[in-house]
Amino acid sequence: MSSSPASSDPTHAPDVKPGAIAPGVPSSERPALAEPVDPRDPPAPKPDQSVPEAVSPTGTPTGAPETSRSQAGPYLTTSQGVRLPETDHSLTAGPRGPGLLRDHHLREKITHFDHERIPERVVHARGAAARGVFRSYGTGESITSSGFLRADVETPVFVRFSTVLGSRGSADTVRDTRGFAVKFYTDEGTFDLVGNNIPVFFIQDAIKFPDVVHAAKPHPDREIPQAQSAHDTFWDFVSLHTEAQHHTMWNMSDRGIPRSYRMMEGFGIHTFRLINAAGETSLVKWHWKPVAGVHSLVWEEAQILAGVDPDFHRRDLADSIESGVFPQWELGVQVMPDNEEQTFAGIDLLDPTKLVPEELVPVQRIGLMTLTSNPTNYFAETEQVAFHPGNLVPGIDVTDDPLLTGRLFSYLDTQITRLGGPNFGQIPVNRPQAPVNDMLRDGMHQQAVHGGVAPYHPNSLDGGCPFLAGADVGAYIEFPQPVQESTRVRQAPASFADHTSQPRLFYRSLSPIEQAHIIEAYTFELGKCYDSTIRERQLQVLAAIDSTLCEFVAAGLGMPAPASPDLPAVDTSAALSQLGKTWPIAGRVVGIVAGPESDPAGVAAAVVGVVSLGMTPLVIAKAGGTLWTGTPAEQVVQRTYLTARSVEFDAIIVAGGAEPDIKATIMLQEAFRHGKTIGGWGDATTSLEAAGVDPTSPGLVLDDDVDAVVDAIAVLLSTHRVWERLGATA
Ligand code: HDE
Repeated sequence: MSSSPASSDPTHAPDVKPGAIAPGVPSSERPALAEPVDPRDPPAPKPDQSVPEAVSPTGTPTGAPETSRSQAGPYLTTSQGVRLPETDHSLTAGPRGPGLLRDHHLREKITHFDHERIPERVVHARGAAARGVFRSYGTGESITSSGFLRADVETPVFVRFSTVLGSRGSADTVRDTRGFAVKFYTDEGTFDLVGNNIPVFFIQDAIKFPDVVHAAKPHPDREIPQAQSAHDTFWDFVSLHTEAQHHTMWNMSDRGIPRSYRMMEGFGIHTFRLINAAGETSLVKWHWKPVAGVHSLVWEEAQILAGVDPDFHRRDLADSIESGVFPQWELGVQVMPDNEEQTFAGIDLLDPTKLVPEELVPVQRIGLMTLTSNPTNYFAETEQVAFHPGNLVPGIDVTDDPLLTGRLFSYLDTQITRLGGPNFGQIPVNRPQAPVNDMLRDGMHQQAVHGGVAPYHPNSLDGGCPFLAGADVGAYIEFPQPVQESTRVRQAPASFADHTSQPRLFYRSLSPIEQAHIIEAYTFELGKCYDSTIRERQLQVLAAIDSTLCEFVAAGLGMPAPASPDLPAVDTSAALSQLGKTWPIAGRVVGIVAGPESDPAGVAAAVVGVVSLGMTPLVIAKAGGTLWTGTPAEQVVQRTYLTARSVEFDAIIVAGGAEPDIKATIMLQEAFRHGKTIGGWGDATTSLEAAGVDPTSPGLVLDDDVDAVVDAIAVLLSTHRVWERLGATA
């Protein structure tokens, strides 16, 4: 893989003055005002982007230069390489005459355009991706023989994050599960860890996947609502098929509305079987732990963002990489002994609706993933990437989790429709970086020119090639897991029947403010259901999970709360709460509201202070342009009151001299309501008072020492929000 660390391009002078960096630069060169007409080579690729090393369809490096990824040269050609003199007018019999059938260029251009789309993913259609590297600590060597988990081995990765329900153009911040799919291009072949940001799943058996997805997708008659579960068919299904309740509660929690892809945990969900060099096995659950911590939006922010910036999460991912704040996660494992029952502490490890509390089995960290570059082309990479949980490497095997078994069929199958044939593994983003020597041949879109005459085994005509490998030369050997004698049935094990104790564990492990958010989310979602029977049925299920939760939701819906049975106590797991810790603040976005009357030295100090802490400052004013020229260096306005909204920022600083405006007032009111830190100096108190914000409230930092304001904001941001303020309003 080639990856270039994100850096600023000096040719973009006006945007890279210290303190004026705003991510989102569209090209590596500042465009000319007039249309360029003199042929020249295309601009270099943007420094924050990269592509995989060019390898042949069979995985051999081609040596093609990195520049081959951009537009290839100065002249426009047809798809056959013939140079073109014109592309603005079709060929007609005279300027006002009929079009001519012989217009090859028109036909080629339009025909290709007609086929630019491929079917979107049936689930996880909306996504964003990045490239990076995984460096192993070596701490996993005792449990797996996988080469990429040996000490200090670096493996290129491609990671795609997604929502589940929405279509490709839907908003990022909807309440939903997020996909967290990682492709490791290891030397032993490709390993895909295709997980989610929630540790449990809706269903226990793959055969129910079409049911849950049909229920959660928009109603088939009107095709609404888009990208959300707040509707009758979803709650109809989950209130009847109660194994879905645990996952549903995670969706209703703050985990359903992450602040950023960078701030989500990832989970493999299923239990996997790892095999070490001595052939010993263990049962393992995969975890990704974000270095930036686990943080969420509040519901109103998520809703506003869905309209104001539907691309919020994908922009955040790309911007942070462009700004050089590389997102990082540690890969961790919970390791349980392999035993005949495949259970641990009474938890059935084959049941994907159950988690294993970290207090019972701590997560051991085995490596660090750093995302260092943005994809170069959305369609070629992010849209065409094909993940598959069956892409496994030596040392990693699956278990008999009945959900995982179904997935092993599904992912291979879906690509044949989505990517138009069986050769999708030859698309650049899907090509392994290990040599490929299969006997698969022909098919639609075949890219390889295979040599030899004997793609069959055994053969003698190709000298017996390719030969079979043994474990000594890295063959993938399925673990010879004994299968218990039994009869053929369509039936779940008895241990799968408990659907309420783990949602209760989750709910009771959270802080009061997180519980309040769950109550609010259920009340919102059920309040959006048309049919009161469905609300009533879901309340009955909630009564079997937690009586207080049920009573609050019922009160919000204006319905009687069903009586709860005697509910057994559960041990809580503090690890499930997002509160109570402090986290790095790099990559946070701070809005600085200023105006032409603001003191340049103060604004410049705020900007420099924010940058020096690894955060992104965005200067907001009533009108665009520059706030001043001269000394200190001119300050570009990056957002105006029209183009900025509070939800874009983690904290807001109001400079003395900022111009009053209703939009600025709304910004401060929202930031205050959403528990955000607000700082300021000079007459900033006037703006706050105009917004009805008490400047003495917790989390407000007003001080004429600008450096002190920035430092105090940094401390407050490390806990993500000013929780005491939210406690009163949630
Ligand atoms: Fe998926 N899932 N899934 N899923 N899934 C797909 O594959 C499927 C499940 C997950 O960014 C599809 O290429 C079945 C669990 C992610 O490209 C499809 C079942 C988990 C992604 C499919 C599940 C996931 C997918 C759609 C039940 C978390 C996006 C297009 C047996 C562990 C990957 C595609 C990307 C995508 C099937 C359940 C995660 C149809 C049948 C559990 C992150 O093959």
